[in-house]
Amino acid sequence: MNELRTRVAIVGAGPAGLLLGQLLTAAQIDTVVVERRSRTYVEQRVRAGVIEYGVANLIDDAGAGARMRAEGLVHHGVELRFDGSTHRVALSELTGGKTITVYGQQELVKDLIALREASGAPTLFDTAATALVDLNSPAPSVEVEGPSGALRITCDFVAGCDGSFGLAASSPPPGHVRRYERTYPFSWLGILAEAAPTTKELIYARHERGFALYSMRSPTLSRLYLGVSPTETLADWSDDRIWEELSVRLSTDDSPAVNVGPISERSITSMRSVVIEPMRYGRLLIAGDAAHIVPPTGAKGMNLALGDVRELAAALVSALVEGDERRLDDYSRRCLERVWRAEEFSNYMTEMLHPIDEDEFENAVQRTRLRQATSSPEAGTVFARNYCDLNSL
Ligand code: RFL
Ligand code: PHB
Repeated sequence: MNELRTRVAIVGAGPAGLLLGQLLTAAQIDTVVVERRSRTYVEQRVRAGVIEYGVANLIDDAGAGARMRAEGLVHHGVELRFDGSTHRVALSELTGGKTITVYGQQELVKDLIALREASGAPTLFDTAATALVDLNSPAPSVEVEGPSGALRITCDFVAGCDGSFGLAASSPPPGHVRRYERTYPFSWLGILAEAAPTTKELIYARHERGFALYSMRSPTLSRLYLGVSPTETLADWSDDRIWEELSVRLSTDDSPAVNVGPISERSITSMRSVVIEPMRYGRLLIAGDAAHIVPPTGAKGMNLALGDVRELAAALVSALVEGDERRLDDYSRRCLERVWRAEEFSNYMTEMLHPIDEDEFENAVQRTRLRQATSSPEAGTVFARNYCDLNSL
């Protein structure tokens, strides 16, 4: 087997792995990123869109924010639509001026890959990690399989940024990791459509026929979601049915209809909450979706992943540059406190916005929560802080 030596081996070129690489490169720490998919695949994978206020600043501080600042859409509020009317939560007014930035995850991924390429730091695409070994020794390694065969990457630390179905979370031996999990009784059907959004701000709608979300990527691209049954597949949803359902769930008497256009991307995602504790095993540090999943209703997944990496990069710099491992020893505890807040908020958003058939009690509670979030200044402030900037509070 061929051998390679680096200081930090990063598994996964999603937002977490790539931002970690960028922050460590800035601190002159050598890294190798391995990614089982192709560069084109990761640059085109349509996912998250909302970047929190403090996370946008983190991206800037890492030197990766130029295009996000130029092309991202800055929003000062968000709309909650229920019982036939729309209520705006004035995010900026309630948070002392904070905003969210709507910028596609795959655009951030492209920006980070371009920076990494320019720095000369290696990224091995089409290369899957097959085993993480000697994780309790001072020289752990990652075994990988790529276009030029098998390779062993020996390092000081392994960063497991390999997403929800990766190797990192399953590498600690049984008994070392506790897993918390909840599956929700609905999925999201998401589309990207070549249609100008009819709204300037995101709309989260709770309609008696189900959840809907109006989001966007640019003045000419809409991103829309429908809550659907977990047993449904894309084959059940013709274009006409998708548009009809979006229009019913998102319309009110005083709001313009949804603009229709060609659908360029579509997928169905199940809704889960997962947390693994701790986010470390020996010299393996786990970050992002590899360590936790939130349902997308709170727009927290990518923000949480980047929040982990802010913590992990600082801890690795202390350990590798100053020889001080105390921050690394505290990495999991510090992250999990924030992770559970994001889990709670995502669970609250999800359970407030997805009606449950024939459960009148649950539905009355959901509508009460929505009325509170939109009519009580205290509840509105908590909502706005969590929505805008949970990972930096
Ligand atoms: P990723 O992005 O999944 O990246 C992990 C990478 O690891 C690779 N990999 C491996 N590489 C080498 N060897 C192996 N053995 C490997 N196994 C896996 C994978 O190919 C992949 O490239 O995880 P990361 O970096 O932690 O980033 C997390 C985010 O991607 C995720 O949390 C968000 O997309 C979640 N999310 C949202 N987050 C937000 O903050 N705001 C949003 O508005 C938002 N909307 C969403 C979302 C996720 C969605 N879906 C599709 C799940 C909307 C949706 C519909
Ligand atoms: C998106 O724009 O893709 C998006 C926005 C808000 C969410 C989830 C996804 O809660």
